Amino acid sequence: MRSWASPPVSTAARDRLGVAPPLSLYDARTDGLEPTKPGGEARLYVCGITPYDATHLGHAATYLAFDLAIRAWREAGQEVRYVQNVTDVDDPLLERATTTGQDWMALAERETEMFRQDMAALDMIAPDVFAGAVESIPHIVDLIERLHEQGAVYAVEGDLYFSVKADPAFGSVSGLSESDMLSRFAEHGGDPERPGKRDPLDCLLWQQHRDGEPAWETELGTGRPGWHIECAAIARHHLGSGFDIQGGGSDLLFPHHEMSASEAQVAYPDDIYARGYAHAGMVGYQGHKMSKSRGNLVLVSRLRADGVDPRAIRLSLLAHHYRESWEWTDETLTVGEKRLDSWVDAVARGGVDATAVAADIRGMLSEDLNAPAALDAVDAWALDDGEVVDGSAELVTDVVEASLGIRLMSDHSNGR
Ligand code: 5CA
Ligand code: ZN
Repeated sequence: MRSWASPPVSTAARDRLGVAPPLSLYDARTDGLEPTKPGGEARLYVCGITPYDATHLGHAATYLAFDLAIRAWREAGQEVRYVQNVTDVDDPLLERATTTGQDWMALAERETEMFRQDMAALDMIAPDVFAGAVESIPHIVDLIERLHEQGAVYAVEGDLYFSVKADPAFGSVSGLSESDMLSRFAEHGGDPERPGKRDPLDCLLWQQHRDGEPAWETELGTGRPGWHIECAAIARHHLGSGFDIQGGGSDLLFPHHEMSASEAQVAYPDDIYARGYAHAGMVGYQGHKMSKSRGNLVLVSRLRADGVDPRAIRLSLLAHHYRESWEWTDETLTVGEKRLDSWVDAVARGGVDATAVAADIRGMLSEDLNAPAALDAVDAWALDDGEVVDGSAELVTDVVEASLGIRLMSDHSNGR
């Protein structure tokens, strides 16, 4: 489907300072900081929205983490291929459409469009491929057929399941115990108790048509795809094997990323699926994880409609390390707004020599995207009332734009 227009990303900092250090990211599988492969093209898959009630600040924080990674790769001299999906058919979307009396497709289209506008306003680099589940059904069917050839598929009352026992490495992405897997599976859309399953953790690949639900006629019968296979199929099709990072929020580590990885691994036994798994922490609000199902949302579109500068929203989110889980409050936004004013003023005034600060910021981001440290470094430069050095404001502007995605000089008005 259509993506959104990417913001311009200046290469002035890279031209002036040379390439930044290669990016290292914390990997869920090894539980440690891992260098991403330097040189050449970096390939990234990030799990996209299920389009109802988008875009809340939790979504924005997760996509911002991966936007920073793309910027860090580019600063390190790498090209990036970026794929993101849209789960435009799934249980929660269909349930919302039914309870509110809307057409599910119209709901998905409207929320996806809102998401595009929010992402563009927040200066998020757009994916090269923005793929819906519905348009990807042929790739999903192909992958399920491959799994079938590997003997990893069975039917329960017409629904097709993936047998996790077909993957000897099942569990290695999350490293969770069997009992933790079972409880998380039940919490995140799984059906451990369904009679007829061979293993409680086996997950749905293809759901046979049910009355009142959308369905597609395919070689697998008439029905619709399960969730995990959607991402495995889209990622494999558009990125090939051995792509660098599978990303998303930490709520997706298990079962979603474990299952997708397992399915892809069994379907293509000789290939690696993702080399690394990176997760953003959860943003909370009013004491709970911000979530569509709970309804405790702060929407990006609401803040924009209230006249908040999207750059201040971005700075508010950047004040928290991407792996941290934290709680949004009104104060979070006030701090972001003040910081934006302070930076814009400092750049207009000119500042002290910025050569060291510029190098520091790029170094901080290359090491597990330490945006809070980078913000502190810019704050210190902005507050330093020492002798003004020609060109330092331009250098700070270039680095802040390239690495943090905050445009300090051009004219910014709300609702871009
Ligand atoms: N469509 C699936 C992924 S394939 C999905 O999880 N959709 S979602 O709309 O629920 O979430 C979209 C993305 O935002 C996911 O990467 C998810 O991990 C992330 N996310 C959801 N809620 C939060 C939150 N409160 N804080 C941070 N990230 C969140
Ligand atoms: Zn996904």
